[in-house]
Amino acid sequence: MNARPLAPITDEQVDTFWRDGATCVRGLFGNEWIEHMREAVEDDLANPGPLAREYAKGGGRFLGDIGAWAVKPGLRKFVEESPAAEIAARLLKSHKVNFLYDQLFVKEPGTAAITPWHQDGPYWPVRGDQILSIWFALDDVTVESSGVEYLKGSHRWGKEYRPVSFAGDTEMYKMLPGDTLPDIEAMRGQFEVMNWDMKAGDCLIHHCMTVHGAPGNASSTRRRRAYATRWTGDDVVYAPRDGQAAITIDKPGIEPGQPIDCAVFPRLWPR
Ligand SMILES: O=C(O)CCC(=O)C(=O)O
Repeated sequence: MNARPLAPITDEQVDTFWRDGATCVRGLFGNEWIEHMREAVEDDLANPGPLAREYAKGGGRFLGDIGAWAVKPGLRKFVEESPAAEIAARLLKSHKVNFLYDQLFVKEPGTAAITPWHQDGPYWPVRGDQILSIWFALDDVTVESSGVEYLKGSHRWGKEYRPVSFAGDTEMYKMLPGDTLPDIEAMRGQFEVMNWDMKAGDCLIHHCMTVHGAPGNASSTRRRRAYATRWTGDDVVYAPRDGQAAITIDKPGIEPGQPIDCAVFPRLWPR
């Protein structure tokens, strides 16, 4: 299976990521990785990891497994052996890359549950600018089948919003600082909203402060399986906050303010 990117990330893609806060990179992973990950995801759905959650309200199924790479060999293989770490290093313009954690997002056909608008950074126990996610589409996806949408340039608003619970639990992140994100849907016309029609193997790459969300999966036939991996670069330090939910099964055992190198957040680039 390919350990190197199928095609190099171009300077233009790097610039777009930093300017807009998100970009879609076509054909980043080939059939072998797509098939490998589809199998790994089915295994996870049949036997979810200890931090798995069901977010769905109403009909359908919206499952989000968190940190499962630590206990699932199929997911771990992707994290450790796929080109993802090298791709992250290139986009982050970083000499080294650590793996933060993984998150599986499956919205089955007819799942009404939206993914609420949010920024990722406030959920995570790290601080820094060189933090991104690679959202690997395992199915063809459009906005109708719950493609992720981004507010262009929102990573540079200089605002940190309090996390929201995907399951609608209003108590969950109460202790964390930050304003409540405004009602983006009501104000949608004021923003430049970015979304893409994607093929399996295409990836969304987004900065940790970019505001994003997704509608429900209105398709009656098409699944929407995606595997997000989160990567950090040179400037990132450990910065946990009271009230954050666990993103890893094991505790990292490092001190606040320190670089995050440890077994829980392994340095995976350079190899
Ligand atoms: O796939 C989704 O619905 C949410 C994705 C997301 O919020 C993320 O990867 O940060």
